[in-house]
Amino acid sequence: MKKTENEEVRAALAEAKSRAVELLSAHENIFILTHRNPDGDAIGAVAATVLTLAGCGKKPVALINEIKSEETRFMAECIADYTLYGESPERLPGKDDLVLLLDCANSERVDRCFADLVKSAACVAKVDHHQDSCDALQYVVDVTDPGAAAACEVLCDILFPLAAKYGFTPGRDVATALYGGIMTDSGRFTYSCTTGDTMRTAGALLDIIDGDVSWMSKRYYDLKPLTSLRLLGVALLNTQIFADGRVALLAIRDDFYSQAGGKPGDVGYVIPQLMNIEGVKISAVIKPAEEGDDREFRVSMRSTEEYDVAALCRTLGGGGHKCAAGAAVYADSIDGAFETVKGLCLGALRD
Ligand SMILES: [Mn+2]
Repeated sequence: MKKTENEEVRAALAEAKSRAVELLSAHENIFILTHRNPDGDAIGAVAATVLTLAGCGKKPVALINEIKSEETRFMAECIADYTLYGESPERLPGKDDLVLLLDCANSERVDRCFADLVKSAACVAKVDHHQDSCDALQYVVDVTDPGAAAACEVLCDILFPLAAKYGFTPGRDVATALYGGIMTDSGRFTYSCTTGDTMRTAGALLDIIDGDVSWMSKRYYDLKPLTSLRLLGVALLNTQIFADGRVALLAIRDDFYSQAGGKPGDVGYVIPQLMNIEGVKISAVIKPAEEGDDREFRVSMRSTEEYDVAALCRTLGGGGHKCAAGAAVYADSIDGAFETVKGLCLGALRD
């Protein structure tokens, strides 16, 4: 149900979705994973899938190492009974079990602790909305719709037909999880990925919810501890502007937290704010990686439609969307990582 222009692509996508329904029908034990440091779309997708599979009489297990953001944690509360947290789950997929990756463009983006599990699984399927040509894993079914605003939007076309097959009617909890995923990945329906289909899908979900959802937007976006808002203040004071105001760069230093309070998870709130600075075309936030060694840093880049930060991130081995992407940067210090990213951004303006 997407805007894909090419009829053949659209037909292939519809076929992949019905194969996903068949595959889920054929398995009883289904292990669901998403990308590390899961966001609202990731957790919404996991929650909706788990609840639907359970409603169909199946045995879903969500494997989640850790949810770092407070805003997202509440979305996983509804699947607490089906979720194994931590690095070493007490149940692992057997050879006949299905492993399903959701909102995870590349199998390398799962938590490192699950990498071997995914690599050695006999049967892995994927439902996503990021195009990634570098994924080496062979999927039994791969439903990737780059025209969708969220993995949750793609999932609607799989979970509802699946539920219908089993005579299960997804209720408010499933619809809330899916709506939450679409709302967050589309930036409350403001990002350019938002299409008529996104709105129609969200509208159908609202009909099921049949109640007030304004609390979700407030809970996910607006309510912040004072320390997080202070962290934004310190971050903006330390943002550097280059190329006549077209590039905004920020290195998150450890002393920000002693000045403002807050914690590394709050940085996600800072990243999109740099694109609100008038005249900025490309922005990047560089921070120490939360896992990995001392030489590893993470960069989150954003851009206007004229630029392609996914291409910039791919040169570092990362990826994402054209206007929102990320990668790891390796350097001896955060200043070194900053210079690498600065070089890339200034280079993109010259091209
Ligand atoms: Mn997503």
